[in-house]
Amino acid sequence: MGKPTLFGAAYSVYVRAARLALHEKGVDYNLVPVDVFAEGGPPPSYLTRQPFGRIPAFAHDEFELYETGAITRYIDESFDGPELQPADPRSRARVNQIISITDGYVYPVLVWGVYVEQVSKPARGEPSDETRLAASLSRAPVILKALADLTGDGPWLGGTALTLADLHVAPMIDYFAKAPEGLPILGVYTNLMSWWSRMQERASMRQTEPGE
Ligand SMILES: N[C@@H](CCC(=O)N[C@@H](CS)C(=O)NCC(=O)O)C(=O)O
Repeated sequence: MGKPTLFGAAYSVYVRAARLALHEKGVDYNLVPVDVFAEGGPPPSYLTRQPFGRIPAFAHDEFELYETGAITRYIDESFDGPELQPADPRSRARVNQIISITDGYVYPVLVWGVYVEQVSKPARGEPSDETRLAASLSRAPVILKALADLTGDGPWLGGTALTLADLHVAPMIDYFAKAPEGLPILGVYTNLMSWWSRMQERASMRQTEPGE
């Protein structure tokens, strides 16, 4: 089988989750740039790959796929390398639960509600939505406590081995931690802070830095 291709931009937390899976599996891949936030949106031709105009999209030979959770699971199941999903149904369910929490709560609140409002918008000279920021900051502990409770002694979010749960959550925590109030809130959850230090040391995290 040929080299897979990922379409998207390095700044995207979802693209990074897919890239992390490829790096952790040791899979060589092409990254084709698609900027969804460019003026006028992504090129119309991209909508044939991802009808909702989101990144990433993925192709492996003639097989095309979108939705990051489907992409990372496909990568894990189709390529050699370390298993990124536990075999045991209950442990696998926990990993899927964390990925779902990531999509439903971490992304809208910690990335858009905190990082974008407190870091990206000011950096672009745009006014922040203070109401949204305040609501997100007050919601952040609920989300982080849920992750901390599920992680327990870890050392990884899904238990004793690195899984897709870590790879979906880490890109979002990376942005959240860059917000002035992000790290102090994260620091309350000591097991999550230890996990975050462990994640930051991984070569895959360095190789997929948003600036890279
Ligand atoms: N459900 C999608 C979400 C992907 C997503 O929201 N990606 C963001 C970038 S991190 C995006 O494309 N945003 C463009 C927009 O909101 O218009 C997935 O799992 O792939």
